[in-house]
Amino acid sequence: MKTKISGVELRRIAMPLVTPFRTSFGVETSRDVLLVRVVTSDGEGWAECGAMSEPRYCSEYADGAQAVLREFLVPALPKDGLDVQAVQRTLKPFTGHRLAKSALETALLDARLRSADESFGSYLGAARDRVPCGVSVGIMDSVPELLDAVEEYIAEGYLRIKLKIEPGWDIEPVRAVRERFGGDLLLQVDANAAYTLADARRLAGLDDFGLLLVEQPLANDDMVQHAELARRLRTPICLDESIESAADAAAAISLGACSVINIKPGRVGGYLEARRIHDLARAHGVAVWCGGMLETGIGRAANVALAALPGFTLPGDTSGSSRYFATDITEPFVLTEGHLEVPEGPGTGVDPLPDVLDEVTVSSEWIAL
Ligand code: SMG
Ligand code: MG
Repeated sequence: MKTKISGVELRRIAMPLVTPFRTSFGVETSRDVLLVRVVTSDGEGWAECGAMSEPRYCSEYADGAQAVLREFLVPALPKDGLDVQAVQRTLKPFTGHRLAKSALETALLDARLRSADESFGSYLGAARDRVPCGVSVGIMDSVPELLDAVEEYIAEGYLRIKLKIEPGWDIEPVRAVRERFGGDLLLQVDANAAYTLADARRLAGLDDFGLLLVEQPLANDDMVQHAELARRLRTPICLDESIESAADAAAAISLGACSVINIKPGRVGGYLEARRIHDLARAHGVAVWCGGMLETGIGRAANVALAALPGFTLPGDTSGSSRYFATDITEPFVLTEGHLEVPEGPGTGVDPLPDVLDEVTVSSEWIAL
């Protein structure tokens, strides 16, 4: 019997953040999340779209992702057969929209794995049952405020600190964190594309602080410029926004544009493409780690499973639920000794809590197939 897809629910929820999160491109105070639920003859699957409410991190945004799912991606789905490869073939002719495609593919994969009683971790090839966690710390109004925030996260057990930077908030906060917490702290920075190659000398100033990496210093499409910058810095360059596919990863590695890759499944169009990047990077001795888009428990569960693959050798931005939300929409992810456990149940291994979900729901639409 072939599985039939009867329809897809697109649900928007509003999740206030416990603390504003400032990056070089803006401030988030609440997470506007698009959830995707597919209903099939074999059961349901859930996924979370990584798009933010505005197209600043990348060109996609939540309303746009919802529109492309409604108008094009969902109607194109094969009506019978829940074969993930077939779904990928159907979505391929539509250019871009990787965050939207990823959410749809992941919800379908979740449904399929649940009906096969297999976990995401087992399906993807997880090599361990827990993953080491870092935390991403936003730009603050003052250095003392930053030091207090970092101190609290270290006390909670986070094994690696990532500081968001931008021109004017780079050397000084990094120096202050190093001085206060010492040279052994695993420390890295993320510029979200805020610099240009003309800032190479300033960025080389970061070389004194023994950082694990500098993430996405230059613009998203500055692959060649990143390669040039890599020749001028001792600090390893990690790419985030620039890598939208395994082909991008291959180009970046062969150009020498990065020696580390932040893998976000949504950004690259799904978990299968994410695994391809992992395999490619591993074969080239390029370290990878799992990034984050301020996910609820739904998105976090699958990310934690991915982060358990053997090539994920650096702690990810896979923080505990309390880093983001007072109440998560699933059972919360809680750190133990700086680690999160990989869910073991079928599919993502987590379920939305109906009461919480209802409380945070802003809208819902049903697309019948
Ligand atoms: O999920 O903990 C998280 C956020 C991690 O810094 C983070 N994400 O560029 O890596 C990144 C940013 C993208 C989202 S910023 C609003
Ligand atoms: Mg980043």
